[in-house]
Amino acid sequence: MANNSDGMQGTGTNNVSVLNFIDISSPDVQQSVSLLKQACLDCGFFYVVNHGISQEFMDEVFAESRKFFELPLAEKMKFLRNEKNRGYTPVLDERLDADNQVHGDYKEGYYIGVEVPEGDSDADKPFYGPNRWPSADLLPGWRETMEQFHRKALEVARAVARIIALALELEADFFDKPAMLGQPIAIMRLLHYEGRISDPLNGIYGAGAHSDYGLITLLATDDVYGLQICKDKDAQPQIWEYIAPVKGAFVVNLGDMLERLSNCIFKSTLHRVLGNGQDRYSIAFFAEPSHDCLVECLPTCKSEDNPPKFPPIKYSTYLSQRYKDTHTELNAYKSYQPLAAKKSTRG
Ligand SMILES: O=C(O)CCC(=O)C(=O)O
Repeated sequence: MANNSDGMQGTGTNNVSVLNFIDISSPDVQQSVSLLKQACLDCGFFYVVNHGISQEFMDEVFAESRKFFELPLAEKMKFLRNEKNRGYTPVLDERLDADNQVHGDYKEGYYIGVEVPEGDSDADKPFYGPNRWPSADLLPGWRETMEQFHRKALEVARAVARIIALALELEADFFDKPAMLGQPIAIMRLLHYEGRISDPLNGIYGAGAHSDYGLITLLATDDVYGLQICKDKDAQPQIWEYIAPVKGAFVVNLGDMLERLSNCIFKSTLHRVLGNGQDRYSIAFFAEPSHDCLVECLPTCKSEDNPPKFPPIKYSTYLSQRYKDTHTELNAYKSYQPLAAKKSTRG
């Protein structure tokens, strides 16, 4: 496991979680299933290695992400997220843990989803639509790099989901069907945490405590510590452990839909990000079911003695509510509209 002392600067702790490594290129599928199952039962977090995305390409995606966040705020605001949740989210836009945060997260982000052109029959669905792209004049090659990452990350997510299906005693291709990851809501989010030091006792966080909403999240980070997990959200006091950044690996965690599908056998674990005074960059890829997917307890996870703990729910209903609960109303940005009108976007 990587232990980068520079990256740990300011964390004030050696409390680092030990996670399983899943090699998704390994021919020993049974071993991968067993390691993954253990991780999903224990904490819902694991590393995925040998995923086929080269370090060189990952470095390029991070470099492009940094180029966007280094633009002046007025320029970034031209790409403010729209009602389809595509585009730029400024610092404080999102508040993930309203009970414990005095205001929003000290991070800025950029949402990119599946590109669905205006006029397409799917474009009226809440999380489908065209992306917002900086023009090629402003950031040459940016769109192409991000689209390539989106495609590759979705393939990795599908490969991980095949191992999850086996761990749940389902057919390996269970998550490949259109309702699941065949035609998914798949959202990548570039993230930048400014160098502000978090102060949990006073409600200041890089990202407030939350669990993710979908099936799985792939997370790539730079080498700066910040991500923490809490294995038992009901423990008092809660115990938070750092997740070490590991070069070349994705940190993967399970989302709420896997917890619901598996009737809480698998966990969607609480996590948060603490700023330690250093700039930090990460990229989250949220692999989520299709809009119309009815998420209900799997046959392999219920019995007479263990009935479903959640009612079925349509995924886009769940997701829309979670975004509404956590993001600033777009109206609050009205004063930026004149800038947005002068935007230089394609699509
Ligand atoms: O940046 C990170 O390390 C975590 C991001 C995260 O938890 C999220 O975007 O849901």
